[in-house]
Amino acid sequence: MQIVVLTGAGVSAESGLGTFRDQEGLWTRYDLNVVATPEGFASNPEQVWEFYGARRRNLLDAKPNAAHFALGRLQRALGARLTLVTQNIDDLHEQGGATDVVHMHGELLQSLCAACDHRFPDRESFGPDRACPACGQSGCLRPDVVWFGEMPYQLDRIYSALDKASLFVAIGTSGAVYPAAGFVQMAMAQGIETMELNLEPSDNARLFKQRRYGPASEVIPVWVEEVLRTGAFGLDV
Ligand code: BV8
Repeated sequence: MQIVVLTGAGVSAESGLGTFRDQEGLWTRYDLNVVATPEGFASNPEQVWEFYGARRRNLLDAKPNAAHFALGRLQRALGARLTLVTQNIDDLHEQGGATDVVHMHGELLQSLCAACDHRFPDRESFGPDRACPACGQSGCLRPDVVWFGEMPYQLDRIYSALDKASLFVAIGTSGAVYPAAGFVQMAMAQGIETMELNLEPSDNARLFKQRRYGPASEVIPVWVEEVLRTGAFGLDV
């Protein structure tokens, strides 16, 4: 019995990190074309670094919430039977005890050198004029995140996990961004169990067989407890 869990910004909302499309969400305050596309970075890298630098500082003050800890507990119990995929670029799943998290949209606390492709942990809030620690070139550093129009990371691994899954669970995501928003259709095409755990119905809500609504810090621990206690979904843990 394999589970694929996909999380979005809603799982980190109660940790104080902004979501994107809620009221006051990031995309209501920033133009994603300016700060989250390669073209935006090419035309104004300082502005992009200002946007991600502020999110890095915010993340360094943030703490995981009960949903992150519950998913860490689920992963410790299930091991390789759980593939935890996140659209989030924060490290709160890891701080909540999860390991081997599939960050399909990259990681905020990593930077990437556009000249030599070197990736490295980076907590600095400023950017483009620093020299790359590997190739020494300056003016080429960008946050290691997947922007609109760029290929998400580890899609092969995600698609193969979905192929083997008997349960797909989407947590805290609006279902607005592809290809992540299309995973539920893939799960449906295989006829497997699908579940949405969200604050309110997402754009994709009608595609899920099971749906539960409420804040992630309440809904997720209850669901994880159920799965572990009752061996729901045939999970003989
Ligand atoms: C690509 C970067 C080529 C880092 C992000 C069809 C197929 C493929 C692509 C497309 C397609 N149609 C359109 C596209 C293009 C585009 C796209 O999807 N555009 C959208 C706007 C229509 N996709 C791309 O460009 C992707 N790449 O297409 O490559 C390709 C082609 C084919 C196949 C494969 C590849 C790249 C997309 C990645 C863009 N980068 N982030 C960063 O700055 O963070 S996207 C951004 O949106 C974040 O990663 C975010 O995680 C993601 C999704 O948002 P959510 O996480 O869902 O957040 P949101 O605010 O929307 O919703 C929050 C939810 O939480 C809400 O439902 C709310 O109710 C809930 N909530 C709130 N509080 C709580 C809560 N739930 C529980 N508890 C709470 N307390």
